Amino acid sequence: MGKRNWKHLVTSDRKRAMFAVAASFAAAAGALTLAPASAQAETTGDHCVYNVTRDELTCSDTPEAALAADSVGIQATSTLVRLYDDANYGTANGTFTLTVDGSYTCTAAYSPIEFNVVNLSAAGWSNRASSAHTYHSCDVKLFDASTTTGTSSTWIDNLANLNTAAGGWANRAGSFQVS
Ligand SMILES: [Ca+2]
Repeated sequence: MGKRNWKHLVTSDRKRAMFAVAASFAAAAGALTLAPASAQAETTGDHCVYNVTRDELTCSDTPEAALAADSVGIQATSTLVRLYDDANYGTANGTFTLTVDGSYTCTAAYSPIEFNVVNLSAAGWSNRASSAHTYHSCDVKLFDASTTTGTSSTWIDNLANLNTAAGGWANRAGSFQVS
């Protein structure tokens, strides 16, 4: 297992656009931000956790190990979204999990957008998700292109086969919104 600072995955110009949070959460995130973890060896694990609070990607060989590595030294993290390479929430070929430090619950409404993950390709996850699960009252909206542009899906809570979402969304998403 290991951690990679997200900024290492993109150029500095793009990093600014990599991830944008709603202003209200940005303030909270600032208060929660911890000192960056010391650098560790990069890994090639198929299961990656992207921690919004720390802007950090942690990969390992299982979803559980990646989550455990992400939460080292943290009292609690909240899992908001998990994307699966396979349909039916299968974990054989990889997962991408979005977390925040601390306890977080999404608002009941779809507005405002609470999180944007704008470049899945930076984590090797463009055109890859085939099922999706959300937690803590969050829902996810997928976008064809990066930077939450292009055609978008409906809001998705849990969906075992993203191809059943209107338009067909398996192996298609390049970015997503969370609310
Ligand atoms: Ca897939």
